[in-house]
Parts: sequence; structure tokens; C-alpha cells
Amino acid sequence: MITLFSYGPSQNAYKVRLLLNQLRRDYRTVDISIFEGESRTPEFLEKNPMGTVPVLELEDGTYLPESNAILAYLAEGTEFFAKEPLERAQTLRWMFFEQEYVQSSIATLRHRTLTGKLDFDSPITAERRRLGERVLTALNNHLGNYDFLAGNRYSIADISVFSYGGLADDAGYRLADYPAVKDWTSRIRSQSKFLDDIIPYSVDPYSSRELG
Ligand SMILES: N[C@@H](CCC(=O)N[C@@H](CS)C(=O)NCC(=O)O)C(=O)O
Repeated sequence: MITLFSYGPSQNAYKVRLLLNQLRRDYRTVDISIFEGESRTPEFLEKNPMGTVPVLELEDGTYLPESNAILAYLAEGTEFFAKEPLERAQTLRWMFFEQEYVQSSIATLRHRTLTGKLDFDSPITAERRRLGERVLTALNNHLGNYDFLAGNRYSIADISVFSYGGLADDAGYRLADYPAVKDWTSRIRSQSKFLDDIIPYSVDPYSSRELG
């Protein structure tokens, strides 16, 4: 059976849990306490040299880190990842967008806000906020014309961007100000086997620590 090395409140791990649920795949979970340093042990760094979760362990013992690579691997050959080259490239385009822009704005602001680590006055916070506004505006413009991000059907591009983008309210934004994005989150929530199980940072007494 495949194994997901995970940290409950990680929305990068949530992406994978959501897809696994929608694929009706069995898997086991190993929790890694990232704020206690469990993702930086020599043993874990052998699984992922960057020391981050999620990591998927395949049946043959191969480790696959990076949430979007895991989504692409699991979704191959399914309705969640197009075969046609251009639609496939558009799917990847939004997954790269997610890593480049959503992670460094909304995801980081959300993490720091919910764990009490946000420095409200720092220039880097202001920069992240501006980037997050650009992200939400770009999504709102695109989703004003399409129901889903790529190929106009639900795919791993939506799973990827939704996982933090859909929680922008937690990062100090108002999704209500981006109505096309808000409507898209409702369409995602209505997908078959949607997983409504966001785990709050408050379950982890160590989450106010800085990551190594
Ligand atoms: N690009 C990576 C980012 C993963 C990531 O940043 N994971 C965080 C949790 S959401 C983590 O494991 N942090 C632990 C650390 O940096 O030590 C992905 O998409 O999987």
C-alpha cells in the first residue's frame, strides 16, 4: 500500500489527501511533526532532501516529494489530468503558478497569521500581501471566463490552487471581493468525494515555533 508522509495542518498534504479520496485510493499516513524538527532528521532527509511534507512512498519503496508532482503521478491516466498536450500543459501551468505565486503569498501569510508569527509591519509581509492580491485578481479574471482552471473541467490544477487559494480569508484577504474565485471554490466543494477536513494549526502545540 502507498504511504503519505504528512503533517495534518499542511494544505500541501491536504491536496494529496483530497485527490486520493476522489480517486478512492487506499493509503496509510505517517505524521511528521514538522515544528519539532521531524522533517529535518537524516532519516527523513533521505526521503526528501528538502525536508518538507508531503512525501509519497510507493509500493516499491520509492519516495516522491513535492505535492504537485505527487498529484501529477497519482492522476496520470485519470479524468483529473488531461492526456491532450495543450490541456495537459495548461494544467501544469496553473500548478507552476501555484508553486511560484500562491505558496509565497497566500500560503505563507496564512501559516504566519494562524500560528501567531506574522510580522504585520515588515516589508516582506507587505510584499507578500501585494503578490497575493495579484494572484487573486489573476484568478478572478480567469475564472470570470471559465468554470475551472484548465480545459474547463475539474482537474489537479484546481486541487492544487484551491488548497491554499480557497483559504485566502485566513491570510487576511476577503474572497467575497473576488466573486469568480469564490464561486469556483463552491464548484470545487460540490465535486464528488470532496474532502472537507481542514485541520487547524491549533491541534499542534508546537506550531508557533519557527521551522528549521
Ligand atoms: N513545494 C513543496 C512545499 C512543501 C512545504 O513547504 N511543506 C511544508 C508544510 S506545508 C513543510 O513540510 N515544512 C517543513 C519544513 O520546511 O521543515 C510542496 O509543494 O510539496
